[in-house]
Amino acid sequence: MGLVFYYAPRSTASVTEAVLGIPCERVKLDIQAGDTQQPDFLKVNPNGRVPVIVHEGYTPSIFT
Ligand SMILES: N[C@@H](CCC(=O)N[C@@H](CS)C(=O)NCC(=O)O)C(=O)O
Repeated sequence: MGLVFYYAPRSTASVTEAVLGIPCERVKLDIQAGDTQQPDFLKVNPNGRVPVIVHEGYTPSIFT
C-alpha cells in the first residue's frame, strides 16, 4: 500500500505537493466536481478536505 497522497490542483494541497519530494501514489481530486464529498473519499477523510496522506492505511490527524 505504501504512501498515498490525495490532492486537488489549486488548493491548499498544492503546498504539500510542492514539498513532497518522495515517491508516492498520487490521487488527484476535482473539488468542483464533488470528488471530496464522495463516499469513497469520505472514508479516507470524513472532513472531505485535501490534502490527505495515507501511510500503510494510517492517516496522521494533521491531514484530517
Ligand atoms: N485544514 C486543511 C483545510 C484544507 C481545505 O480546506 N481544503 C479545501 C481546499 S483548499 C478542500 O479540500 N475542500 C473540499 C471541499 O470543500 O469539498 C488545511 O489547511 O490544509
